[in-house]
Amino acid sequence: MKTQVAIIGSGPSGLLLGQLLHKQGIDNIVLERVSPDYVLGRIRAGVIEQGFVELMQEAGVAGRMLAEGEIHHAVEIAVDGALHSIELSKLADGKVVTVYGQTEITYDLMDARNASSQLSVYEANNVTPHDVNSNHPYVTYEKDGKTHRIDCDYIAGCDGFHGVCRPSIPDGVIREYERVYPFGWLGLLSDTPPVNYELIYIKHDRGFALCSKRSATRSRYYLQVPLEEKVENWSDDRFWEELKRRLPEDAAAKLVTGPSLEKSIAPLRSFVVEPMQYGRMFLVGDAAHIVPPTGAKGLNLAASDVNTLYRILTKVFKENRTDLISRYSEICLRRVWHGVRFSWWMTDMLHHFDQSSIEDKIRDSELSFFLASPERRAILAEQYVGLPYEEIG
Ligand code: RFL
Ligand code: PHB
Repeated sequence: MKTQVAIIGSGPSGLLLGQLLHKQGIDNIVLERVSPDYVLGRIRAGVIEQGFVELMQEAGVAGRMLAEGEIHHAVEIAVDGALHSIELSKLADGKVVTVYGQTEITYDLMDARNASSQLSVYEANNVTPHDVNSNHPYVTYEKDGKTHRIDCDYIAGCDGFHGVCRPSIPDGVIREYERVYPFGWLGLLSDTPPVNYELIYIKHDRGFALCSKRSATRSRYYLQVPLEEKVENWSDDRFWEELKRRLPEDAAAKLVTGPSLEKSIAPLRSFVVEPMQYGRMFLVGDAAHIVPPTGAKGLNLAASDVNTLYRILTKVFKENRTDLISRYSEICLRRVWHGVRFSWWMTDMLHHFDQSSIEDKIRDSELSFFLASPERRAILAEQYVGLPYEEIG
């Protein structure tokens, strides 16, 4: 088989890139290790920046997101039982965020792909990129007992943190930067009305908690737990009891509990690889960088990588601007590092690491400093709604 762009991974990065390229008449094939249902079963992000919404519109797949997504003009931060509102639209030039689940985005993108002429191969085993540092890269994979080969012009590594593309790059070409946090987030999804319209990020002596949602009837809550904690130790009752203890009193009184639809623990990590490309292979989204979820930036950074790669490839194929190829990584990384710093900062300020340490006292002080005036809250708001995408010249 032959295609212009072989896309490895059918998460939001791979599917959105495929759809945007298809809209420009650029042929692509998506290869995915697991089944569509498995991809849709992962419960992940929920807070979407305006730039991402606009990219979904450009891809022609934003209909349901615009109709069903909730617009949020603020987020709340609770400290010592008191709520502090970060008025996003007031402090950040009218910008807002949209609450719409990653599962729904993936579903909408799969739907659009099924309606298009573009090929997706699910349950493709042993996907391997070859000769990426030559002018004739190709990808092989196994399916139904046969090995298949796709010749292509470029490869997009949209295969997440545990994918094959990044490890296929020879030692010495890329450098990895990493911080692993000493705690994780235990998440619970339930069909219960959310405790509050706006999201609430809670700093508490017992550990961080987050009240989020997917819709007016579906809630998503998180608790900071030790890294070694096991999800089997957390009955739904235990989860709800612990959440109530961390919530401000008013919210705890209003909390509606119910059976969990999903419960899982996610470790927290900051990770960046430099550069995000090798020859004709580009790393996109979680394949190149991971942030702790505290700033809601992971999926949004993936979308801005897609924006950059899609615009570069469009100019390459349509205007022969091959000079832009070598600029992908540098353009992405400027925005990525801002997102990594913001997520690190939010994680640091809002979690307890070691309550008897001077560092935790400094973290408390930093949070109270940044909540104390509109000018300081605006620094948080500007980054939460998302920094602008860079123009591709
Ligand atoms: P994904 O979603 O991991 O998709 C990668 C795809 O590649 C496939 N794959 C392979 N395919 C073929 N061959 C191989 N060898 C392969 N290896 C892997 C995988 O099966 C998968 O389908 O990466 P992508 O597309 O870059 O998307 C990134 C986002 O998923 C991620 O950044 C966000 O979910 C992070 N995140 C959040 N981001 C936000 O912007 N806002 C949020 O509110 C937010 N909340 C979260 C989050 C992530 C969380 N977890 C569990 C990590 C909350 C949580 C709890
Ligand atoms: C979520 O709804 O899953 C979510 C929201 C905000 C975050 C992280 C996760 O910062």
